[in-house]
Amino acid sequence: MRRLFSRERMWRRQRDVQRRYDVVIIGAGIHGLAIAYYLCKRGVRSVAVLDRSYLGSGNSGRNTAILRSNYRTPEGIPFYNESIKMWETLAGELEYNLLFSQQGHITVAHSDTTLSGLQVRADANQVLGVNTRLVDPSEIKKMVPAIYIGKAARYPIIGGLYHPPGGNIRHDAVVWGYARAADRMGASIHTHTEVIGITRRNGSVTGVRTVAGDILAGAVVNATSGWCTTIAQMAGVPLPVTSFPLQACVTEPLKPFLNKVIVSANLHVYVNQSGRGELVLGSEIDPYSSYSQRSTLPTLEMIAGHTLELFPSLRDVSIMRQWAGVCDMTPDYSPILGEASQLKGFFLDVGWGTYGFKAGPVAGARIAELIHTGKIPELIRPFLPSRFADRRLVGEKAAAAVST
Ligand code: PYC
Repeated sequence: MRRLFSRERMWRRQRDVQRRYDVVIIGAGIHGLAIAYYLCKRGVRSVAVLDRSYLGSGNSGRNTAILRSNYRTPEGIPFYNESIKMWETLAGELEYNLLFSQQGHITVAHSDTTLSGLQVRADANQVLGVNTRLVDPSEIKKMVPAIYIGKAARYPIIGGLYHPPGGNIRHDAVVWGYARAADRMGASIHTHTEVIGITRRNGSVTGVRTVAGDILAGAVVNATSGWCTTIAQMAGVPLPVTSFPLQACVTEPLKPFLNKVIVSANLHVYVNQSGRGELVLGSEIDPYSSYSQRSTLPTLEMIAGHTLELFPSLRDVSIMRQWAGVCDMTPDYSPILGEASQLKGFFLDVGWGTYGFKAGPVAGARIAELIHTGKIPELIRPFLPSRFADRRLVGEKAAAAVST
């Protein structure tokens, strides 16, 4: 009898780690797996992806899966916009249902100052060809009937930034889709294989030390999040990164009623309904540096209270789960992408703060291009590690969901 469901494994169970690969990637989240996938597509197939835990166990499984490119800087807008274009075709390319929904993204404003910040973003987006515009409260209400726009709110909504290409996706599926595709092209994925050292000689990387033995490599990529400084320190590469938790939670599943991602810049909360019906709610980063992946009651109260100011009809809905991811914040709210100036062959795809998931495709493709060709792709040039020493910071003020 023909089986309705394939029992084929999504990716091969790797037993022994080889002693040599052309490229070793540390971190089996969206960034590490995307780099492996795009390297394989370019014909570089001696690639290992290592992770100390299970696939997508870091921020790839902890983010709120919001996609958008409505940034503020001339460096950030084209970069994230390229990612949006890649998201649009990714499910077909990976032959995997990613529950991609380009439903639109609205950042609501409750103050004049916020609204003028959003106007700057709308203008910058339009100049660079990104579909973003200001909308008034009645237009918001038409698109999102459940939102409260009345004057009785503590902070009434006075307008918003509407970004039709934004949306959401199933983050686990993205990780699995990239892993399966990279594995099929020959990449080796080794979970539960912690890196404990980086080996180097005469200013060049030579490989990694792991709990499963030493591995030689021509190139090593740090594609970790939360612990990017720990890995970089092993290579003698200091990073200007401080890590903070960011908490999120999910409600019980509801009938579909919200088909826009809603962000309040002033209330520091964002809400979207996943393809599975759950509301995914998130907050800004915690106000203290920590590596905790645990959740706290004050943050839950804050998220719930502010969500109810936007959607009072949700008052009887239960929260099912709450968690935190660890965000590696840089001084200019922009990632660090490229080869480390201190160590040849050691590549960085780190410093992703609160904005890493949505950039997985573009960062993966461009870092793979850099490793393969040795040439710096223009889209990542503004984010090179050398910008801190060169004092050329980017200053992406629209990096967080909740920024203006
Ligand atoms: O940048 O859209 C965003 C975002 C959402 C949650 C955290 N960051």
